[in-house]
Amino acid sequence: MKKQWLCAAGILLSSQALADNPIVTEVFTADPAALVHDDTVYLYTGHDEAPNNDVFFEMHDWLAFSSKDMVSWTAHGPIMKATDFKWAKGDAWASHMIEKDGKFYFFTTVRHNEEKPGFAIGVAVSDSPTGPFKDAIGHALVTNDMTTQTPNDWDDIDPAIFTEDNGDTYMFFGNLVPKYVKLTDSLTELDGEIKVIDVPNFTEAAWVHKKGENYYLSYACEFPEKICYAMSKSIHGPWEYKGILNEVAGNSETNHQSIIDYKGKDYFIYHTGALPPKGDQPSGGRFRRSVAVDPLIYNDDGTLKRVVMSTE
Ligand code: FUB
Repeated sequence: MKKQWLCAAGILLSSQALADNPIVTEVFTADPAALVHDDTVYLYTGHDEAPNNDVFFEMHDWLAFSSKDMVSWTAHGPIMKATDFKWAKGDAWASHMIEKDGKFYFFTTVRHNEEKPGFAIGVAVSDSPTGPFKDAIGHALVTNDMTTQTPNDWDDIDPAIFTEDNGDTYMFFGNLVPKYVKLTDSLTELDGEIKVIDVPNFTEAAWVHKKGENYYLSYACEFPEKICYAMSKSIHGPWEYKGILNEVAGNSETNHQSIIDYKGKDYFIYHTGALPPKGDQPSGGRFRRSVAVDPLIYNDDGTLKRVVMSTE
């Protein structure tokens, strides 16, 4: 499918082929996290397996896909399951992959066992972007008992990693209260205090990227979730709220984005509940989500145009 990048006046800026949305139809995929590495886009997703849309998430493992043109996607299968973290009980929620010095670090959300009830963030490592991944430290990087700012046992979810040009790496995360913390050079320990970020209407799903001199913090806001964003001139803020980037994505109450620049084009990757029924596979919905990709467009002043979802 050809998708077009239009400016505010509706003038065609350029067009580029993209896969039909949702991009994966054989399984349900959620919580996209994309990594551009060696001219390839690696897309990591959660894997919705709820038998219907009436109960809750059922998510056991994470999947990987890759593409060199954003049109054809190759499935690499599961890269890891939540219980590969021996201290975790399950719930393979949102993740983020980065590469450093030839190794791939997978930061991800799981539910901790009874020793530290609540959600936690673990880090796994591999020599390959498609795994296999193994727990890098044998315990949670962040757990419920470390972030007392928010007495909410979901508060340690949805890691988003950002590396500055000088190599300093930060993890953004949280539910209801957004937080960030510097990581050590090994990426396996916290290097300093966890700090709270001041942005309005934060629900979850932080993602940080930089374009030119501007830093962008996008996140799921309100509920059902839209994607809002804020801008800053520094990774440490202050963050200036800029508004809604993406409306509620169809029949999915959650919304979770990944933003990349690949071969000079900007992409907004998200999930919807829009997959129609196919054969034995029931339709999508709030616990059976599917990843979609649409163009992302910057205004001349660096602000972002509202995403036009082709799944709407
Ligand atoms: O997929 C489980 C949770 O739903 C994620 O961690 C959130 O971002 C939301 O998408």
